[in-house]
Amino acid sequence: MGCPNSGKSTFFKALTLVNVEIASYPFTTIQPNQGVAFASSECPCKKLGAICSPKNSRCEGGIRYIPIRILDVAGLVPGAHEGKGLGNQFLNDLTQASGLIHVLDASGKTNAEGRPENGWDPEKTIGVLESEIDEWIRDISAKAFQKSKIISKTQKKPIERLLADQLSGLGITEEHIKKAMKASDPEGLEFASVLRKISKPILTAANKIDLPEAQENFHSLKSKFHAIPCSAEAELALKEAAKHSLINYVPGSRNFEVTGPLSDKQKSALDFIRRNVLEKFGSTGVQSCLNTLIFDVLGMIVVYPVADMNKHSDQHGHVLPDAHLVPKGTTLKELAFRIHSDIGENFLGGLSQDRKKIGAEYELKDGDVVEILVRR
Ligand SMILES: Nc1nc2c(ncn2[C@@H]2O[C@H](COP(=O)(O)OP(=O)(O)OP(=O)(O)O)[C@@H](O)[C@H]2O)c(=O)[nH]1
Ligand SMILES: [Mg+2]
Repeated sequence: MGCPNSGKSTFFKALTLVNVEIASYPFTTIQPNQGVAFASSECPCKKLGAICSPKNSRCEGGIRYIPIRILDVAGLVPGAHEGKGLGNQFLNDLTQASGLIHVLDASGKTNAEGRPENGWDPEKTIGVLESEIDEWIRDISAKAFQKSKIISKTQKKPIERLLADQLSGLGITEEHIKKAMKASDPEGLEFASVLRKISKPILTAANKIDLPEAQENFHSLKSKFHAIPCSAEAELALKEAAKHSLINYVPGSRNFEVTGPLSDKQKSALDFIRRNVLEKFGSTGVQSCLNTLIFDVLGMIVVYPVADMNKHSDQHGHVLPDAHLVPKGTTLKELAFRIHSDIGENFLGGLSQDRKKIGAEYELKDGDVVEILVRR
């Protein structure tokens, strides 16, 4: 998400290669675009000396690509929560997201309205966006609070629980409500702000980093907002060139290899990307934004359940078939339930990679391969 014209659809297309409309004017996107992108993580196959036959994901060169549903939404402008621009419609599209990537035009050539403006301070856009989302959440939580107060007259449940029931669609729990209530009452902006940080954590992508103005603004964006430098346009160009067999390119890497005949125009575009983006920032940053959101901001890890630890395979011989994204702190028994309620209910214990017995409370680590033992 982000303000109009910041490069959201370009970023989305670079990740998914779904053909969406991209243009240099605001509100190009109206209806959200849906697609599948891939978080990437080192696959245990390398260390195990195994050859994978993945089912729910892909493995290329020892890197596992795990599918993630992503959404490209309409641009947000100041006043969106009151219906300005494409307004509430856009905000409601955010309900289903676990995390947000704010695609920010770091060059300062587009203001928060999505209009061209030289020397606009992109840091202001971050504030605009956060407060719009806070206001939107406040509207929802204030309504939910009023409703909860009415219900509490007939049901003898604590208000926090009733409110959590009302806000469960946003992924909010009773614990979250209690934490937010320390900041303000449920009709206050601080309450909404705490809930936003919990339910919709935001990663800032400093986009258009190929432009010199963005490079000038980047240092401050990084130190104040942990922004990640990215050029959606460069990533899209590299992926398109790779699709047409002109180059070999692994998304997220700092290099590419020319493999096909290039026109002068293509050659200079690729040289520009190499010099201005890859050599300066280490990658185009697009894959890194997705990975940072999933693994650092949302705190997910990847685990690989198998049925046979000797072969690292499922019952049908597929080696390391499924990569599961789970929150840090997930236990073996919780993983069993995530895979299937039958596996959870008949859970007996498990085996670790080094074939040691592990129990229900074993806390999974990133890259773990585990065998789950069930009652037959
Ligand atoms: N230089 C540069 N331009 C970019 C980059 N990413 C996107 N653009 C350009 O920015 C303009 C807007 O791109 P879109 O992807 O349509 O932006 P959007 O945020 O989806 O816009 P709306 O749907 O109108 O909200 C287009 O002219 C893109 O080519 C980038 O990394 N670098
Ligand atoms: Mg768009």
